[in-house]
Amino acid sequence: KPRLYSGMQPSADSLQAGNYIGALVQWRDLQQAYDAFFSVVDLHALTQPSIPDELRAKTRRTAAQYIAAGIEPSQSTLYVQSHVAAHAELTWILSTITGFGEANRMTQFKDKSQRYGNENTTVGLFTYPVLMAADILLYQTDIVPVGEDQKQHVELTRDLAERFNSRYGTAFTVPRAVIQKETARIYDLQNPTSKMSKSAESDAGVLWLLDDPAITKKKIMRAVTDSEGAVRFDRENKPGVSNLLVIYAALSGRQVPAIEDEYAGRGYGDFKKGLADVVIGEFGPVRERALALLDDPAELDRMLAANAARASEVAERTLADVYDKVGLLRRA
Ligand code: AQP
Repeated sequence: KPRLYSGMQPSADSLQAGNYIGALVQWRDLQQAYDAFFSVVDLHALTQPSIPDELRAKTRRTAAQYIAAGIEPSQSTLYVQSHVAAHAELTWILSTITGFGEANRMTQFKDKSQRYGNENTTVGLFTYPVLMAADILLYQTDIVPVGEDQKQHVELTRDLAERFNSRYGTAFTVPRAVIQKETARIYDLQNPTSKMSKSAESDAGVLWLLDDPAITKKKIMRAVTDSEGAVRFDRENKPGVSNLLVIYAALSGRQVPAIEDEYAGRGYGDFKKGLADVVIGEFGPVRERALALLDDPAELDRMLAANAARASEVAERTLADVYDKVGLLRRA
């Protein structure tokens, strides 16, 4: 089977609807056809300020949500990035073939460093894409399903793989990004022109996977719409309603026009109630499974350890080959 690699940062207690619709649902569907590696990228999460005990809790919670959403740890390799030492080690090697100017062109760094300010903009944030390249290349990955925002990082990964292969001999599969359609992008309910994000300033417009259903309903009922009163998809003029339609369609498996027809001539109140039912119907069972898994952290940790061992085996092979090719002296 071809290899697939993807991951998410444990940067909040819960994943949000965008992570679920834009990533987890695809992962779940792809895991049959691919030899899939899904990582909770805790080393990446260290590039934002975090509290140690909270990071640990968020890492477990993120893993539990992967499983609750349908990632099968017996079928896919679901592990915590820091459990596989090769990620940090390969990052160093790749950083020695990454141009400073090349890294400096990454738009996510520009955006995030602006947001974080001088004090929190670290060298780690700058080398984030090199760590991401190491994540992907360690597993001889064929495809990387990511959002549009990560496309530039996968391009860099490809460049680094090709550069290494031609300079030192072939050690890496050159991966390909599989970009989700624009329709899979979910926006903030209060601010429907910015993407829904774990690190939004206010969570009033963020639908958390682990939210209590009553809260989910409240957030949907208060979502920003417009004064037209018609349930109609028009991203430019009706970003709020269009976003709600996209969420409705994604979680119900129905097409947008069919939903528009159903709510033709009815108000936003009805439409939002219908949407709340759909969201709660989908997130409710996921939430319950995740909370049940978190009730037994020892069992969750055992599963993560077993999966990390599987990941290490593949990663160590690539790393040993890389060390050899660049001329590091083999340990006797
Ligand atoms: N709003 C979104 N719509 C569709 N897909 C989304 N993803 C994130 N937000 C949306 C996808 O989820 C995966 C998780 O990526 P991540 O944890 O590395 O963080 P991110 O992409 O930066 O997402 P967040 O939630 O906004 O996290 P923070 O706040 O920590 O930076 C990716 O596949 C992404 O495309």
